[in-house]
Amino acid sequence: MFGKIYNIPRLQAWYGENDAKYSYSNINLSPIPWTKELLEIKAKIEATCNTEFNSVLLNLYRNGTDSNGWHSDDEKELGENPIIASISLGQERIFQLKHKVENTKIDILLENGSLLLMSGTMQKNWKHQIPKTKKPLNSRINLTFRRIYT
Ligand SMILES: [Mn+2]
Repeated sequence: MFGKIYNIPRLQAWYGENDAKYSYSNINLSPIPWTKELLEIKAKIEATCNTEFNSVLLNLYRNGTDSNGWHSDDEKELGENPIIASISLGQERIFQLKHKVENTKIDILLENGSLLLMSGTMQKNWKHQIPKTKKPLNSRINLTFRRIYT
């Protein structure tokens, strides 16, 4: 993603408008075209969030072993203070926030059908993660709608 290669402990797919692409080292990566179902969800999320998205990163957390380590979504393609709308489907998982300077940590339970909106200076000031757990968990699908600036 975004010019870096990761060996990630989950499955990902990237959908969106043809121009929501990014390039590095003469490699141009293009998203998979929108499906009807993703466009229906996108329209509802855009109306709720009063903003427009041109791409969605889908994550499949197959079980408790799948995870997403501490990070901020602060790549330059996302612009200043990105708005990212995160939909959770299936297994609920703990979403953790950690302030980059202060010693503040917040746990949020991401329930089936929930919408988490990340905006403002959240990516500048906070990191987030989905930790692994030893509990036997079912799979969670996560849709994160984004705007990529090119
Ligand atoms: Mn993230």
